[in-house]
Amino acid sequence: MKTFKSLAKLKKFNKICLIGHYDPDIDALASMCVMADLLQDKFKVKQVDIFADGKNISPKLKHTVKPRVINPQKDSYDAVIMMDTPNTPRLGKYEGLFKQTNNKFLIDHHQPGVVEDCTKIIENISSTSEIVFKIAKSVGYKLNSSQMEKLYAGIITDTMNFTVGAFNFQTFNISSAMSKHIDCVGIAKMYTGSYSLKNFQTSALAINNIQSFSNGKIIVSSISKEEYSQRELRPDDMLGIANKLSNIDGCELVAFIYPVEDGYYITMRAIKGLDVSKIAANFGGGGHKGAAGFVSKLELKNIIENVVVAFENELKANKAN
Ligand SMILES: [Mn+2]
Repeated sequence: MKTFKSLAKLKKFNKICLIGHYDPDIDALASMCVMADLLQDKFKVKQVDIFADGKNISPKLKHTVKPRVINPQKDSYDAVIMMDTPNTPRLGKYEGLFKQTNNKFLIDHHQPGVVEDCTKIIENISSTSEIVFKIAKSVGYKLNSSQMEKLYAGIITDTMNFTVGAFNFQTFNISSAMSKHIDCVGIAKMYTGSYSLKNFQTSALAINNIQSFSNGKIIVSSISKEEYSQRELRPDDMLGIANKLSNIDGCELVAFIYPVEDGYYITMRAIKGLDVSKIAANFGGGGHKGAAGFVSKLELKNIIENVVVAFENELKANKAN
């Protein structure tokens, strides 16, 4: 079993903050909440605060963080842990807080970004929630059922119920261990099986806007800034749409593009061993082979052109292998 020895240093600090990525997803929030509990209960850290930038945290996600408070009064901290992203710009308005804190840690499951002077816990697995489960086990911290619910929700949302991402036999073992204490079906229904009416309507719009290339191997859909504002859409209305698109028969590469504060977010999926993480990295983003993304400030039309070219190259490269 991994020992995560480098985390023992955290015991000597009185005040620690955890910062997740912009528009935190369930994995980011769940892993931060449970990590915060562990730091307070097991490592006896006096104060642990959680920060995550982003305008809209959906009610579903708020349930995940209860009773933890996000974004308390800004303060200075003895140590900071960046969670669920390896790239400091993804911390949004809390990037400065990360940079100004002396003792830096990173707990993440994505391709490593460039962070200097930082103690890194990086594993290429399903989710940050899975790493936090392993940390808890290694330090003898007994998780309660509410903490397990959060971590399980993090695992199933990041893997879309064990169908995408870097999960392995350990992910199933951990899930199996947790299944004795929690309602796995109920959690799956709540976090991956039910969507708001607005989300369904947004899916309909995304389906309407599908463009296909390379004989249907490439699927691209987008929502323009005009459509986004006319319909008063929110980030969580976009949840699950890229995965739905990747269920189209015969498609191998998928991109779903939608507006964010500083441009457009391009979330990509790759099927059959293709790799979108390299494409994301080329455009300054990150992720896994099967699911990755990046932000672009270009016009929508140009983004689509660039993505299609990158996808065609990935198809060609794969054929050549
Ligand atoms: Mn994650």
